[in-house]
Amino acid sequence: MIIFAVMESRYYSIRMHAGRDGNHLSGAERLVPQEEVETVAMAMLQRAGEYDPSSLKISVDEVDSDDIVSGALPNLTQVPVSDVRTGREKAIQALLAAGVTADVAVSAIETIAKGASPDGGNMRGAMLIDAGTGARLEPDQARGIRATRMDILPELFPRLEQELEKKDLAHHRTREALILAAKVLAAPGIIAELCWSDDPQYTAGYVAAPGFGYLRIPHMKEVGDPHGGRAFFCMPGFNLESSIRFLEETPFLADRIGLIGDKSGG
Ligand code: WAQ
Ligand code: MG
Repeated sequence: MIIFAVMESRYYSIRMHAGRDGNHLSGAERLVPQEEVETVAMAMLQRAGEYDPSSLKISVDEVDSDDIVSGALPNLTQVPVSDVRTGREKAIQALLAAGVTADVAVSAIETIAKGASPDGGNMRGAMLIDAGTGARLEPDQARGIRATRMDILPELFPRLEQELEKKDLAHHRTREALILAAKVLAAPGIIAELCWSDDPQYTAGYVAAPGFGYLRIPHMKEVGDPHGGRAFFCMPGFNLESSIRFLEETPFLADRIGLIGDKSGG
């Protein structure tokens, strides 16, 4: 058998976790072809260093290229609000539009706001919430469900950065959240996602759903508030296992960029 030198690129999942005294400081997650592993790992090392961690882990795992699922990035729409109360109201309206029951939407926001982990802190991953009953379905309420192994095709990366920059959205958090949301929306049984950052200085969050894409809400909490989190809302009665397996294990590459709307809500 003749094997040609033209090989499909191998893909690697690269994960970084930096902490101090057992507390999480910074994390990152990429899925890149072999030739980018070194550059991306170096960039993560550099980023983690800015947090002065006492412990820093970078792991590189090959993924099976045949397993990679692709899909589009959701369109990003900026919701023009100027305070937290209005921001959270908009988030609730969006969740309702996505099919989440009103009480469940309100309670998800309250839970993230007070710290969704049983110890009152932030979870490491996301809550998995039944959109009809509000039941929390994640097996571990401190860890939650972790969406991992997702990225955008390397050739689309520069254009995505440009498009985001044009709309003053150059922060890496926005790009990363958009890619994470793309994978979450592609997961079987998931109808919506709610998120805001746990960084006390970063007040923005979003609601994402297949119907309206990624609604970016600049004020989901006050500056200085250390709480943040995520909720993945699922259809009642769906197959929990397949959804969790997709979110945590299946490699996902976005192969299309959506529209990035401007500040007036376009
Ligand atoms: N999978 C599931 N949940 C996660 C993951 C993950 N891979 N990473 C973080 N979380 C959960 C966890 O509870 C964190 O406390 C919470 O989400 C927030 O994480 O358009 O930066 O990394 O600019 O602080 C929103 C972007 C920023 C708004 C999100 O999240 C925008 C952000 P953070
Ligand atoms: Mg964080």
